[in-house]
Amino acid sequence: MEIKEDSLKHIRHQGLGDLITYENTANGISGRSTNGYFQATVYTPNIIRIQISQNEFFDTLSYAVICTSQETEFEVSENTEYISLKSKFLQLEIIKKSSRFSFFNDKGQMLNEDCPGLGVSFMGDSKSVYKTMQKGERFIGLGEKTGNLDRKGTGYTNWNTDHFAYSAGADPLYCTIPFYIGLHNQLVYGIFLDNTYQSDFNFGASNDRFSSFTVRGGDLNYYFIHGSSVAEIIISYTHLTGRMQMPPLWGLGYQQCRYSYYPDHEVYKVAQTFREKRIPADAVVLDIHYMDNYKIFSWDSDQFPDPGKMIKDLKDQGFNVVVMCDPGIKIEKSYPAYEEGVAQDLFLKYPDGTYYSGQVWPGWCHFPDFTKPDTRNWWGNKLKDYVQLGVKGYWNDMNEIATWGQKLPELIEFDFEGEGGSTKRGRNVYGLMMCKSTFEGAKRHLDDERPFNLTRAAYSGVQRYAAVWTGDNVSTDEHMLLGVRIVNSLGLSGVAYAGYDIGGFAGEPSIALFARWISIGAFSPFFRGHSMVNSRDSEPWSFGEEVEDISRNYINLRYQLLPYLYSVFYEASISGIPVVRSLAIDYSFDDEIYHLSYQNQYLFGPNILVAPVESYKEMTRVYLPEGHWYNFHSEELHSGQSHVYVDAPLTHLPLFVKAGSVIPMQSVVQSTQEAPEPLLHLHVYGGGDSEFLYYEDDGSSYQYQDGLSYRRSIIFNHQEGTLILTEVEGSWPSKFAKSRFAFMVLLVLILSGYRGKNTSYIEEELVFLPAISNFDPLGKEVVEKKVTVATITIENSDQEITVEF
Ligand code: MIG
Repeated sequence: MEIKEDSLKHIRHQGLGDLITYENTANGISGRSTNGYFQATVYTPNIIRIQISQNEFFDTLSYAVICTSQETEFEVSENTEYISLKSKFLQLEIIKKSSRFSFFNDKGQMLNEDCPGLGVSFMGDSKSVYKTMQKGERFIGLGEKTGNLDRKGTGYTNWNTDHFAYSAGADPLYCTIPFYIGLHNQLVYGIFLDNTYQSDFNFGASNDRFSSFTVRGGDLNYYFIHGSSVAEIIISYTHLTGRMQMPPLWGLGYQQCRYSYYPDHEVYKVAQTFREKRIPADAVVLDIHYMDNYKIFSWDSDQFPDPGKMIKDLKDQGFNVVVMCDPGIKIEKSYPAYEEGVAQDLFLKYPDGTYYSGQVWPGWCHFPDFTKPDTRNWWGNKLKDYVQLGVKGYWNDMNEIATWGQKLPELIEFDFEGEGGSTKRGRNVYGLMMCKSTFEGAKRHLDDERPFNLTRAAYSGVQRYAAVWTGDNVSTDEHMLLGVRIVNSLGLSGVAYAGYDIGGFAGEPSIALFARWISIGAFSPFFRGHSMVNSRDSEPWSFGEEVEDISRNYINLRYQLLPYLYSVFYEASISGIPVVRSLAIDYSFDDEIYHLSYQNQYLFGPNILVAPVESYKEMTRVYLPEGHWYNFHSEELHSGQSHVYVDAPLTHLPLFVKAGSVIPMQSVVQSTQEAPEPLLHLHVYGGGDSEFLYYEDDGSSYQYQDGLSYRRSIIFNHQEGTLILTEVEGSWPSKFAKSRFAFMVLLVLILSGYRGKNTSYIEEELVFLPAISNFDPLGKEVVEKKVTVATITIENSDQEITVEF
């Protein structure tokens, strides 16, 4: 029997085929091969975009990419074997035989190539690119994914999924960020596959030949990014997909959540307890029970008779309120959101024009089509009532879309700015577009005040609108470390502002686990405790007095570190370099950092190394990368590229500070609404050089975008023995009238002969984490860890300040 060629297409691989013809375009070339069309565009000197389609017309709409291709210099040349497209830093060769794409850097070193014999592959609706696996190649990134830092040997699927109590190896989860960084032979590159259909990545799972990516619809549309370091790749990726704007300062404080605090006096009690116990906190989060029958934009008037008053009272105590926002709109006559949605035609539909109904908390619901501009506007405007009550924080949940049954029909229609698309195209961006709508809506009504916005589901670019948390994790040590890894991975993938439920959402943590988790969480960009309905109390004071003390210590430390942390957030907002940095960013080719025992270690900002440890370990081995490192709790100095054994009691999470760094800190405050003492503490860890961009602004408005900020570099030069604070840029007056410099560690200073030049030092002992109370009279003696330092205090000034020693 003869089989028609056409039907063969669907049952086996078909390559792109040999190149037939090509022509120059404004920023690159476009061509035709036997089985498809392609376009290569020089997007920036560091980025070449590849589009491959079986049709003559390419997909155009992107919700992720916010910039168009720059006009930049490039050359096109050709010989019998290949066409070359060359920009300043990157060269693409398209081999004519079978249309294979290879990328080289400006030194002619091969970064990445389509795998000979496989290359581009079409199969039915799926399209894939197979890349040769390079010797020693590693893969990092891909956003919210379980697994190891180095993703080699693993495959992943992107299909936004509500996964309650996911296992530590589960995939997919809630977010789709189809961006990864490849590393081999001291070379790095990035690939961002901008396609919202289901996609699959294979980093050498079940094969020893290739890495690959596949889309289940739409074009192959990827950005190939060159850079000389992982950091440069992240900068380019966030140039394409955007960066976060500064969140409100209070968003960096501790947030207390639970499913759910109600009625209102329960909320008051939680807030009050923080104040009574002098544990700093900035927000209480209201989960679904604040609503009337889970109807968004409504309040349960029995449980919350006067939300405006409650929110104001809380504000007076230094608390902001964050409210849950679920997308499902209850189908109920005279419920305004439902009536308006129907009247204005704002919901997702079946192809026959009837509204799709799915079941979720409120019962049967319709779902706003956030890919439709009218819907986004409407939703944003609906937030006005919250804003008027004083709500400053929004929590976008269930936006995968989650429904009972978890099977959103495939044929639902999405507007896509009028272009149209089905669930297949729309599912992975629903969360992103809901966040856009919530963020922009809240911003509109908040009158120049920054909202806090949080989401569970996401697609690339979500950093422009919301922080991401890792959903329904579980109260285990394994999950605690997994959360750290996921947040680090989100950081590698453009999402600088992320966190996990401290204590675990599902299940109940042991006393030790909660203590450890909150101390690690103090070094997470987004810092929130949360737990499941019908589980034990999980506030910092709910696990006994010892854990209460430990929690207070670490939350205090977090608040003391705010000047440092806020500056680091600012850096993320202008460059995309994340707040928490997997060691793969600065130490990319140090094999040891990928070791399973050390892969969870990360830098909190540029200078503080955090080594997360399971709750049951009293001691651990830490790998210190290149450089010199101080144990944060003592004055001990270690040489890098070495392993050290350190004590890891629950009171002392292993923390190290890079020699040469300067860490700006402040006094403890109970919330960010309280002004710290007007004294900025600069802790100078001698023994290396550093430059740190110090940043302040009003912490709440967008005027920083017009220069109302305070920026200066803090430059430490070890050889010359100088510390320079450069002249202030910007028009915001600092909170700190004085600066106090504490030089760590006196011993090192004396050895280096610094002491001779400056005699105004006062010797002091510093304690970062006070000893917890000795509750058990028979227990071990509790020792406080002290650091001896030399301090001087000087008047702050906007002019350049030089301190010599
Ligand atoms: O069906 O709002 O991940 O943080 O507490 C569960 C209730 C819905 C899922 C979120 C969780 C939240 C919970 N939500």
